[in-house]
Amino acid sequence: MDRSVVTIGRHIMDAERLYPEATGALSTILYELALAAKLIGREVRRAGLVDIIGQTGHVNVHGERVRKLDEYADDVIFRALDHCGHLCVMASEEEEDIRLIPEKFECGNYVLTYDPLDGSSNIDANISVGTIFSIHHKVSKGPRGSIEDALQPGYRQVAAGYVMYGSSTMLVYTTGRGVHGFTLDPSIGEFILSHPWMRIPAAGQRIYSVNEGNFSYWSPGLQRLVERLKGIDGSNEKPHSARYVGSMVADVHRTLLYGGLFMYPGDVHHPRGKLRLLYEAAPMAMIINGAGGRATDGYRDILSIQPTELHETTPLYLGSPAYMDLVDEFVGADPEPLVATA
Ligand code: P6P
Repeated sequence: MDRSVVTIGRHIMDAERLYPEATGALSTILYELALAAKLIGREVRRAGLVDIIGQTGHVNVHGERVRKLDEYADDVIFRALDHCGHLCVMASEEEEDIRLIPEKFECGNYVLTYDPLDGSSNIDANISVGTIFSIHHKVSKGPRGSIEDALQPGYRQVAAGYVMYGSSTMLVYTTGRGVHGFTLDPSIGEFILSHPWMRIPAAGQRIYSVNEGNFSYWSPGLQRLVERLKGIDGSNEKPHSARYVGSMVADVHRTLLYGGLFMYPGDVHHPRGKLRLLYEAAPMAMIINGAGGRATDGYRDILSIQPTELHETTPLYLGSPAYMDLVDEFVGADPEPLVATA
């Protein structure tokens, strides 16, 4: 076997060996997530060919129409891990409440929260979508998991990652020792290490990413920041490039690779923004921080925020340090109440 080919399984095992106290539980969880990603990727790839595209007729907890692929992805992840014996509870974007481990299976000492298929409304247009996951230690005292295990701040994550179902299927994850990217080789069905030790460029290709359709609803500071990035605020700043897919995993992945700034801010209609803290902002913040970038809600490190509700949202700014300094300067100057309003 070509010794330069590192599969995700080998990478996970190599990382586990660095922790003498490791039991292999986290490795098993990560490996099962990679399996789930392959199954989800297979259905995403053929979504246009089989009757799995479109609506289920159901509406999820957020009032969003649930697509067949959403439900499929949610089910694949839950079933890939409910019997592994290493999780005490799961929480999914698709489920209102926490998902307890069935009584017939053993409980473990980890917690998984996940967005099974983020951006799925873009699938019909063949736009990249993704899975996002976050892993914590169990903190509750009972024999099985509880909501307390799910409601933990991002700095306590033991691992985080995402899968992007794009022109290729990529899995990017961190356990706190660097950020590593794997590309699925469909000819052998293996995720192969393609982006070891990922680092976000200090400034990068001068790209900012935000839905400018909401400009009139933004705070004055954010409006001034985007005017600066567009080179129209009189500062003679060379205009930056605007890129916005509208699929978080794709926009964050591009920001990680090319540098720049991704924003999903709060506004007068949605002061807490749209993206979910537990299974979207916090895992992406662990990834971006691990790659040398930063992630805030405009005022606080995303990883420091203590969740109070399973599906709470947060404004999100993440990217290269040079751009995050501008967020601090422009958005941080706005009065806090826009963010604090429930
Ligand atoms: P908007 C996709 O629906 C999603 O949840 C994220 O993936 C994406 O970043 C955001 O919403 C896009 O929202 O309001 O710009 O369409």
